[in-house]
Formats: sequence, C-alpha cells, structure tokens
Amino acid sequence: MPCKNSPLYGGFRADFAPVEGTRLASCASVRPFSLLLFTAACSAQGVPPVDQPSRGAATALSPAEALDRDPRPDVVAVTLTAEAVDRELEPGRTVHLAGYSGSVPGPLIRAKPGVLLQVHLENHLTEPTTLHFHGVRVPNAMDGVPDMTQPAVLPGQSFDYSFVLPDAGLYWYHPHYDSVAELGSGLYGPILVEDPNDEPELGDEVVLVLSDLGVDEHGDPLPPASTPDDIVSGSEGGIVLVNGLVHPRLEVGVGRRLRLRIVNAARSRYFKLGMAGHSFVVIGGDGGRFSAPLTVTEPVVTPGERLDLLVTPSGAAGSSVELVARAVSRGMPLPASAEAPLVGLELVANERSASPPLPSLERALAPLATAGAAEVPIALTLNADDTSVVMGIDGVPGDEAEPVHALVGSTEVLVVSNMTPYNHPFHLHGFFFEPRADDGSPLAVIERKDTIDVPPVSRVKLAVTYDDRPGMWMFHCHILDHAEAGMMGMLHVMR
Ligand SMILES: [Cu+2]
Repeated sequence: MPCKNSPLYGGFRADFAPVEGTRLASCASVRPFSLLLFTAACSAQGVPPVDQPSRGAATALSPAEALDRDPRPDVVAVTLTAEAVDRELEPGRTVHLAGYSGSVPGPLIRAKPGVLLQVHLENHLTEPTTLHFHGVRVPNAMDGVPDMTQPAVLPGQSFDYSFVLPDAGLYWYHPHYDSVAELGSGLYGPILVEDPNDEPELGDEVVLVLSDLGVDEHGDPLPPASTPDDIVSGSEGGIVLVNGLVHPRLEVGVGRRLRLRIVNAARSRYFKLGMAGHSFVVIGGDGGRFSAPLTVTEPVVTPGERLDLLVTPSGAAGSSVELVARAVSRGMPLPASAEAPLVGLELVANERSASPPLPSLERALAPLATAGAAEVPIALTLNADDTSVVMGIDGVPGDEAEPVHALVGSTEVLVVSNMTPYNHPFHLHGFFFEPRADDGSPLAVIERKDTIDVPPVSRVKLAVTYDDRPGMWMFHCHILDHAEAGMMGMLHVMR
C-alpha cells in the first residue's frame, strides 16, 4: 500500500489519503450484503432504456443506454443528435439545456474492447459542434478538434465518426467546439468499454456522470466567464448534477457492494468524494484498471478524469448514507466549491445474497520502458492584470506556441510544471500517459491516464509512448475557461 506521501498520484497525492494499515483483505471482509435498486428524485430523461444487458443490478441510476443499430457483435453503431433539451430540475423549475438525443447526459455507449464504434452525429443546434472522444485512443482524424482534425459540423449537418475502441475503461464524449458553452449547456455523455477480465461480482455497477450547471432566472445557461477574475476562477455552476439529476436517491441492498464508475464532465469543478465512516477501494481510473487497488477516504476526480470505485454502504435497512462532494479550493483563497450532496444511498433489506469478499484485484501492468527517454518540459503559465488574462504554455497562449514534436514509436517523459498558484487538470489527447515519481521512476501502482491534476507551483512527470497514430494532437487544461484563455498546446506526432 503506498504511503500518504508517495508521489503515486502526482498532483493527487495531497487529496488521496490511504487509510493507514488498511489492506484489501480487511476491506473485503465486510458484512453481509444484498440487492441494490434505484430510484431517482427527478424524472427520467426522455431516452428510453435500450436493449443491452448490464452487469450487476445497479443500472437504474446509470444514464439511459444508446441504441446499437448494428446487429453484428463486433460493431456498435449509434446516432447522437445534438439538440435543445428542456428539463424540469424540480417541480416548476425548467431549464433550457442542450443534450444528445433528448438526454442530459447523453446516452451511455456500452461496448467491449476491439469493437468498431460508429457514431453518426446530427447537429440540430444553432451553433457548430464536434465530438471529441475523451481518453479513447482514436485515429487523429476522429479526434473532433475543429479546424485541426476535421471541419466543425455546422447546424443542420452531420458527421460520421468510426474507430475501434482499443482499451477497456470509462471514457466520455463531448464537443470540442466552444467547449465552455457547449459542455456548460449539457453536451456530454459516457462510453463504457467493459473489461472482459474483470473479476465476477466486483460490485453492482452504476455509472455516475458528475457535472454542474449555472442558469439565469429564465433557466438559460449562464454565459461563459468573461472577466479576468472569473476566467482564472473557472466557471462553476451552482447546481450540482449527477446523471443530470439533482441529488438523486439510490436504494442499496444491505451488504451489497457498489462499483461506482465516475466521470467528471464539469467545466471547472473538482469533485472530492466522501462518505462519512467509509473509505473507497479505487481499482481503476482513466485508462482502465490499476496494477493494484488503493484504499482512499476522499478520492478526487478533476474535470475530464474518471474513477472506478468500490464501496459497501454500511448500515441497517431503513438507514441511509450520503455520497457527498467535499469542499475543494483549487488554489483559491476560499473554497471554490462548497460541500454538496451527490447521491442519497438508502439501505433496504432484500433477498439478494451478500457481495462476496473481494479477490486480490492485482493486474499485470508493466511500467513503460523509459531508459534514455527524453524529458519534454511543458510549463503552465498565467499572466493577468485587472483587464486581461493570458493563460498559456511556456508563457504564450496556445495558438502562438510552437508544437511539441515527437516520433511515432518513441517514449518520452512530459514534465508538466504548474507555474501558477491554481490547480490545473492537464489533459493529453489521443495517448495514455503513466504518472511517474519526481525522479522519473515508476510508481508503486501503475496507471494509464489521460488527465491529471497538477497542483499549484509543482510538477508532474508523465511517461508516454506514441503508438502509430501520427497527427496533430492537443494538450490542454481541462478547466475549460483556462483552455479558452490559452492554456492549450499541440503535440505533433510524426512518422
Ligand atoms: Cu487550468
């Protein structure tokens, strides 16, 4: 078990607090268990649940699933229509959002590794849009960056994306056009690539898409931040959403273990998860399963990141436990996000048998070979005064920065230095990286990631191998106001 001060998570380490002396065996010897059912505080979202069976019993809170139009087992073909969506958040309070095929979040795309995913995007918005498949190792032409990998999809037009899903894990899709506004209006959805090597009965699985929403008195999304202060702070909405719902409820059978598959789709908000009296077993993240599990009391998921968590809510039938988001400062003088309730877990008695003890959860995941690998410095910078703000890479906004060049087949270590007093979630398109210790050595637990928190005035080292997908790839802060203000750059991978 890594110690609290290990650099295991690079930027995460201050927030990941492994329980002293806790080992998985003790976490596994939990109590008796039973069924998990689900109820939501708000109405369902207009997309009928579709045909594909789900693992475990805990599917009702998960987003509705996209209809696979292709009968072949190795092809998943879905249509996503980007369009206006009105939602009644609570009785008498309707908000005017955008979503996919009538749904916020967009429908869950479920597939297995090696499947060919075909997504037909219809743009019924009044603005151009694209789809970026966050974390998926797509060919460059499928990366969804307007004017770089494809033209923007204009209103009334469509675009066909097609690529193989190479890796198990939880991913997500969202526009890469005017991302602050479009994600802020509700355009995001999950992609779950099931791992065929998952142990049986890990837990009753629920996909939780976390986000937030800011609306005006008419229920219309607030415009993106425009003042230097607001841009530096990053747009957070005051309404916290879990699968598009405000504080939904989930019925959990006494003694049943939950497997929470979490994606943070918010523009700026960090979610530090907590459940009083409980800790979580973290078994995976952005790019699928870890080499070994971690026990963590308050795991943090920053914008763009994913977490794969196991937890067994404890208590008697009739009691409840709250999954909450703890206050997070992101380097601000006051907490940027106050504590907010996420999901009310209500324990119910039922006939379902207890979840079995956890298996070892270890995975053979070798560290990348980095002997002789070049270190590539990338500095996240900020120049601001009362009237202007330039967030950038190496002191200049992204559109003025020289691309970083790399060769197909090479392995490098990106050294991402945060020169600012604020946290930034650094995201690399197209490739996984492996967080390293500050001396460059592999961490105790190996992980494949595409997004990582870089705390104020610190640096992270990220080993990456460029497989044979040449092209111009982006990297940027996933606080989208920061990306818009210039904290983005380009990586040119060449044969
Ligand atoms: Cu940032």
